[in-house]
Amino acid sequence: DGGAPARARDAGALWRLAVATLDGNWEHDHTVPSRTLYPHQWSWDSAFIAVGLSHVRPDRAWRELRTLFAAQWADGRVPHIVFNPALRAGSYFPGPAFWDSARVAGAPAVATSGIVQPPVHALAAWLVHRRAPSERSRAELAWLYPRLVAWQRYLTGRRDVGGAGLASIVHPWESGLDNSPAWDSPLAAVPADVAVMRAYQRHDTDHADAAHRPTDLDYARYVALVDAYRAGGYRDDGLGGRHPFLVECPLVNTALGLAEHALAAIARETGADPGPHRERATRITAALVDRLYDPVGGTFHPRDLRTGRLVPARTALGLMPLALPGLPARPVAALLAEACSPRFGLAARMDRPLPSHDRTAPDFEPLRYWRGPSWQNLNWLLWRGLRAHHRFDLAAGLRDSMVDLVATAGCHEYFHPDTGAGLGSPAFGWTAALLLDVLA
Ligand code: 2M8
Repeated sequence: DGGAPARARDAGALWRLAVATLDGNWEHDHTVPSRTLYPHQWSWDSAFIAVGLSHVRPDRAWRELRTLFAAQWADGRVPHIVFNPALRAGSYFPGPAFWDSARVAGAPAVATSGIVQPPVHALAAWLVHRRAPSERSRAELAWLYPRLVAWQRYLTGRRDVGGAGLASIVHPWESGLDNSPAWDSPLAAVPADVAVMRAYQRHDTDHADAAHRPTDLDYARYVALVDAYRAGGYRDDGLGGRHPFLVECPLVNTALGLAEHALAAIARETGADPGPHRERATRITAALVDRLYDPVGGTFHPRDLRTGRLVPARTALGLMPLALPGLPARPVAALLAEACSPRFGLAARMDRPLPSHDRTAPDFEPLRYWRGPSWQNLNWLLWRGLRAHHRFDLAAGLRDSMVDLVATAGCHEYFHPDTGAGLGSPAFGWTAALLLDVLA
């Protein structure tokens, strides 16, 4: 497994640990997030993993993205899971039979889920190319470009349920932060029966401590939401009138804006017109500030389209718009203050890891998944944002904290936000990949 030798401080040892973790999770044409917990291909994991692979196995980085986009649906959506047909049924819940994508027109031949994850792929493709530009990487960009454009079009078209130019999510899994406190209030309106859920068998709790994972009630709601979306053939027309969970997420929409910036760069490189992408990046950034920023509280929040209101929880989701280079000065200043407050504890020398939720909140849970623990993908996005806004002092502090986490605990999935102890899967793909990126 990925357990590190006690404080593998030397960068060479850390680098080798991360490479070994990625190699161990490589599965003929993609990388699994974790051999035990997540044995298929996940959408945004693959993007982060490609960024890491670009430093050591560039061929695999491109293969990773190709495999994912080969499973893109006809409407442009990139499914959040691509199932490995070689695995036995029951290796993950909910598996292919539950999603039943085979019955949907426009789904690919391979079994997939029907929902999406944050669109960080254009950024990843651009970073993979930029790491070592070549004829090969230009050809890969040219293959991906129309697919990435279709992916953006899906999110800004069919998924613009609010009508203001932002994408909505139909399931907490689409945010990537499954059980974040951000989703508690919109989820409370979703009718769900724990007894129904108990008829299914969860597999996550075979591999991770149940006290560190979402609850059975959370899962009952996750299942009810998939049931509702699947019953409509995963169609998006009329969602506003029928779907019980519709939220504009700051992270998903930050990724949407970042993707347009990356597409502008990719367009320039492949002979297409970057202009429309720059304009869309500007529009998405403006819509994000207009719709999801609370100037009084000084942070971003998800907007619940069922109530029309911002969700009050102050989670790490709210910090993510800092990753946008075009974010106006006021929200930039507010997010820096929020990140450096006792809620998140960002500093040029950090004494504790960055948590995924406000550590002063009563519902902060240091062990439970996205309700407190520190995650390297959020750290990495914030690290990039700090550099984009020239806060190199804070970026260095966050990077040191990221390196320290792996040096102390190994390539774990997430980390205790006080002690840095490793939690979840011990050999996790994006933890390894993003470590390589910050070490490089
Ligand atoms: C987690 O989500 C899956 C469902 O998609 C699960 O809990 O089974 C999340 O951490 C998500 O962000 C991540 O992409 C996935 C695989 O690492 O696991």
